[in-house]
Amino acid sequence: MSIPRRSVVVAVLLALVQPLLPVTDAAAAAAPVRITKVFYDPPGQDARDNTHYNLEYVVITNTSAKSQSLTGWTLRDKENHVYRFSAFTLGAHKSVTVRTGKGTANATTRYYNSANYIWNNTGDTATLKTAAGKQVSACGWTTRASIGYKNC
Ligand SMILES: [Ca+2]
Repeated sequence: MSIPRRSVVVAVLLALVQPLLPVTDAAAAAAPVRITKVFYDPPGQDARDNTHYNLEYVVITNTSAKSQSLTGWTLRDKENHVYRFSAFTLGAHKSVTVRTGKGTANATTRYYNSANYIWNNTGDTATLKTAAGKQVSACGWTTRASIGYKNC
């Protein structure tokens, strides 16, 4: 009994495609919640006051149609200045802004409560991790762009 030529072709194609499938699945499943913007160098001089610290911020967006708990998740720079979410849920297609300075947290804005700038103007990386420490998103820059922010 001979194997139909078409079956062989299909089998060969599957063998070629198969190793790629897990990668595709992982990419599709990856990070419905991610860092979408880092405003690391707001306009004007880097004045040393809370108002100016709060002009620095990171936007985290839930790109999925399901709300996601961020409780215990962390945001950090390269020097490990860590912001940790207390009890917090990010709604479907919603964003939350994490500002550098001090302020009162609400559903759309959280605060590092830092008494200094966090995001280096000339290069840095913002990293978002789950409560279990798994990295879900990162956004980096290596030069000081005149616009002062990076969309990711
Ligand atoms: Ca900065």
